[in-house]
Amino acid sequence: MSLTCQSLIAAHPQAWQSATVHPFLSQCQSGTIRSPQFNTWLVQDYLFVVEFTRMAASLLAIAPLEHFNSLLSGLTALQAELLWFQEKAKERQLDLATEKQASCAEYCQYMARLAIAPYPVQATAFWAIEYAYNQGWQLPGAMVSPYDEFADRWGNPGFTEYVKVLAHQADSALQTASPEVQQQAEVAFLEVARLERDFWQMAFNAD
Ligand code: HMH
Repeated sequence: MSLTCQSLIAAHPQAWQSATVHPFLSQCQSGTIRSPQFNTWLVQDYLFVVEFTRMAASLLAIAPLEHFNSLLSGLTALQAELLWFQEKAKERQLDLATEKQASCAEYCQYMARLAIAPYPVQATAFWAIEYAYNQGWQLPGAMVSPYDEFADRWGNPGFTEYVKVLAHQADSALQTASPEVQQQAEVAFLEVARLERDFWQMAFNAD
């Protein structure tokens, strides 16, 4: 039996829960998150998405042709997302030319290192990163304004469908992967889960 995205979640419920359930998100839902916390998240996540876009490009570079459609649509969505982040930062008068905080820098360095990993490993990590936000922003339930716009970006039905396609693509790549590569994919999943948890905590800790 080969590894699948679903079996990774089932094997590591605790790790996945800590990646997707955080007081930062429940306090966005209730509207009690403080501006310095939210604004720190916004700026740092923009810096993250810049590097995540490079990861999407390196995934595309080694993807089988059958996976191009979803990955190219993902890159187009990232183009819009980067512009959207710039707009949100402007509305809040936030400076995006900011240094990365340690947890953001660590996550970005990890994504850069993944560029030399085999396709099944990169595809699994890419799915996990998108699924973490797809779940994280949806699980608390309907969010109050202005956070509803952010929840909708990663929780909308179109994005949910996209993440399902990413899971299928990772599953099909894992199906023919060696046990060593499957093991690497599991390690990458756990690393993404830990980095996601630390990223929420970084924003939550902002004064
Ligand atoms: C930290 N993880 C983080 N930021 C994001 N924008 C996503 C995942 C989803 O793209």
